[in-house]
Amino acid sequence: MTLPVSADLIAQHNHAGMAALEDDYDALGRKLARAGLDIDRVKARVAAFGVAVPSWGAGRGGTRFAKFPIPGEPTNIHEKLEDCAVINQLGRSTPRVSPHFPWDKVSDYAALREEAAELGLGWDAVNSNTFQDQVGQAHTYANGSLSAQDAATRQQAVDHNIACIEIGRQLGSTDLTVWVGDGTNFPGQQDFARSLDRYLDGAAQIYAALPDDWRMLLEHKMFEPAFYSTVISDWGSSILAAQELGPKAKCLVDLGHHAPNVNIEQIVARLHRFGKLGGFHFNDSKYGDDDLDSGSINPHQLFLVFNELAEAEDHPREGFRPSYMIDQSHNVTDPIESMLSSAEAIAQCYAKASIVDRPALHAAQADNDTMMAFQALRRAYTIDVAPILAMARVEAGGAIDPIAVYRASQYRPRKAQERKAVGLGAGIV
Ligand code: RM4
Ligand code: MN
Ligand code: MN
Repeated sequence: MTLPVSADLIAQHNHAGMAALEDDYDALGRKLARAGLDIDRVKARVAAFGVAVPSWGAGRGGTRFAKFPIPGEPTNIHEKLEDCAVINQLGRSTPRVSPHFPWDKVSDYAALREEAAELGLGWDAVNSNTFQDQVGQAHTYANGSLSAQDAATRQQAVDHNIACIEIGRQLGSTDLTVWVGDGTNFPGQQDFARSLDRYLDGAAQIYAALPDDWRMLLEHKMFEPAFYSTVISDWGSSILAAQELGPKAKCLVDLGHHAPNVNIEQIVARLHRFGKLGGFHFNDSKYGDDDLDSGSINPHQLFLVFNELAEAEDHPREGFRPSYMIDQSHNVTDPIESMLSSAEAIAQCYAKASIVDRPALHAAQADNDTMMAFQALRRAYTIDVAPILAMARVEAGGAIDPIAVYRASQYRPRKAQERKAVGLGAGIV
């Protein structure tokens, strides 16, 4: 395996920070021990936790209005993989990459799988794209894809998803994530029931092509690009579709795909109750599908989501195997830094949720002791678990301070010399 950042540089930085980290880790260990918790066990859970990164998150995404590329940004899947390898090498919690097709199309997927393995990376869910047209495409998705009125367009969308499954098989993936932008911008534009019928019909054809050990993750989103109605707009539509399709169909929750202030943690618990919680796209938002860095706006909500996941881990219902992924768009930061910071915020919430005193929480709930139930959550939320994460990283060969090592490595300036410049194209301009 050849990793992009010098191991000596990581060791040198870790050496400088190790005494302070040991001090903080021991102090936290004593604090947790007073609550009956073994810090090394929490660390082992954190070390086993992984969240995938999206290939498309390695570039500066832009908004509907503009894109501000940075020198050294990746322009193809090979360069994206290298950047993802930096993130995993330093942070040690993002071992898989989720590809998007046709954005990441290559001619030899066996070779791509090898290339990733050489960088210490595996593959996560394969994402299909029927929300934009490609050059030379026979039928436009301007009026929808799986739910389009035109049968040939629907067939094209089905075929593309089946082709994605085939690519995923070659890469060693076992999930297909389907998000469609299908919807309307005007009242009356389409019949709500019939467009859902068409979607379900197409989705069933894709479902039928899934290998036995695969899952189809249905991702709902309230709006955008359609602003009046969307065919799979919410978790209700998503779970109904997943139930109709069958046991291999699950729901995927993208944290930015709900109306502001919706109780997402309750949605998580509901989906789990019915064995339909398939996975997550982590990001944060202030207004809508903002795709901001995880934990940057509402870290408490992220913790509450993980609290439900910890509850689900303790009491798993049938088929509980959530797939965790970051789905962000970095407009003003270096994507590598944003993903390092986000992966840490996510793992922190996972760690905090795993130290909640669940017997105390359940006892308080049973006694209708609202304040003590809330305090059980608050006690865990206010603990600074950073030393646990840092120690887990160091033991896995990562960095105590991943962003500091990344900057010291001069990786991006070096890539700016090697890589070709990215164009300025963006949605609205
Ligand atoms: C969508 C959704 C999908 C992602 C695309 C790029 O809003 O979040 O997961 O594939 O954006
Ligand atoms: Mn998403
Ligand atoms: Mn989104």
